[in-house]
Amino acid sequence: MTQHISLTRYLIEQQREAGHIPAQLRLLLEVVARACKRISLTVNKGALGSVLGSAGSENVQGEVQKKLDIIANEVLIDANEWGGHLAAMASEEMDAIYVVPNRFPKGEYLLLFDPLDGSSNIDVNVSIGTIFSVLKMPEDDRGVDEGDFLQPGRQQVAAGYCIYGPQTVLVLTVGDGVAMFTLDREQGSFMLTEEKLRIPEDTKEFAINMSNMRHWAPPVRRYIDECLQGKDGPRGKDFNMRWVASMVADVHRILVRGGIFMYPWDKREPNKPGKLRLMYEANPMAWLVEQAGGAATNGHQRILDIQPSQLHERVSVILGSKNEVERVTSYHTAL
Ligand code: AHM
Ligand code: MG
Repeated sequence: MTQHISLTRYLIEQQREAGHIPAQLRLLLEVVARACKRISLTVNKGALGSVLGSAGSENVQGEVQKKLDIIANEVLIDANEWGGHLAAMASEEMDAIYVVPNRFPKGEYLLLFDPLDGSSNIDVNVSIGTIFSVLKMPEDDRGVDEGDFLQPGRQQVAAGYCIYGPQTVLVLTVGDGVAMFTLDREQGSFMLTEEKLRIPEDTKEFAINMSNMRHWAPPVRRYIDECLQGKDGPRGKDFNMRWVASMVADVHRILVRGGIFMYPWDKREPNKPGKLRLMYEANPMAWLVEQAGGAATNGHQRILDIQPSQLHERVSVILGSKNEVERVTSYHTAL
C-alpha cells in the first residue's frame, strides 16, 4: 500500500527544505485546512443537518445567500481570527473586510475567500468548494484597511481550494507547483495524493455556460463556433463539453486532465467585466493553473497582472490548457 504523507508533514518539509513557507503561513494553511474539514462535514450532513436552502439574505453583489454560504463564512472566520497569523480577512459573502479584533494578536497575512463556491449546486448534491487566497500586508503599514488587499494576483503567497465532491480534496500552491491532498476521514487528516500537477498544453474539452452564447462577444463566439464544428471545421478535431456550474469542480477537472474554462464578459450586464470575482475566485485559480503549466487571462491580459481597484471587482475569466487559452486570447487581440 502506498504511504501518503500528511498536509502537516508536507508543509513542514516545504518550510525546511525549500524555505517556501514561513511558520506563520504554515499555521495559516493548517487552520484553513481545518476549517475546510469542518465545512466538509457540514456539507455532508445535508438535509439531516438542516443546512440546505436559502438563508433569506443577499450579499453585497445582490445574490441570494444560501445557509451554507453563511455557515462556511463563519467557520472560516472563527477558525482564523485568534491564531495570530492574520491582520484581516475578506470574503465574497461580506460587504467589508473583517479586521482581526483587538483582543487577538495580529499577524502579517491577509486571507481572502469564497467560502462556498458553486452555491447553486448545494441543494442538488453536486460538487461545491471553498476557494482561498493569501496575501502579505504591505510593509511598514500601520493599520490594515481595504486598500491593503488591492494587490495584483501575482503577489499571492499561497492559494488553493477545497472541493467537496465524492472525495474532499484540498489543492494548494505556495509558488512551488500544485499539490493535492485527499481527506482521510478515518484519520481526520489531509494526505498528499498528487504533487507537481501538470495541465496538458492541448485539449479537446471546453467548459462554458452555453446558454449565454447569444450574449457573448465575437472572440468567444468564434472560438466556441470553431470547437463545435469539430473534425469538419478549422480545428480538425471533435471537442467535448463539460459545465458543472461550480468553478472549483470545473477547475479541478482541468488540473487533473486538462481543458479550458471560460466565464467571459457578456451583454447581460455590459457594465460588469464578468460574473466571477477577481480576488476570491479568479486570482487563486489563475495562480494554481499557471503553477501547473496552464494559462489564465481575461482575454486581453494575464489575470495575475490585473491591478484591482475594488475588493469585490469582477473579471472575465479564460483559463486552463495553455495553447487553447492563448488561442482565445489571440482572438480578442485580433479584433
Ligand atoms: P458563486 O460563488 O455564487 O457560487 O458563483 C460562482 C459560480 C462559479 O462557481 C461557476 O463557474 C459559475 O458561478 C456558474 O454560473 P452559472 O450559473 O451562470 O453557470
Ligand atoms: Mg464563487
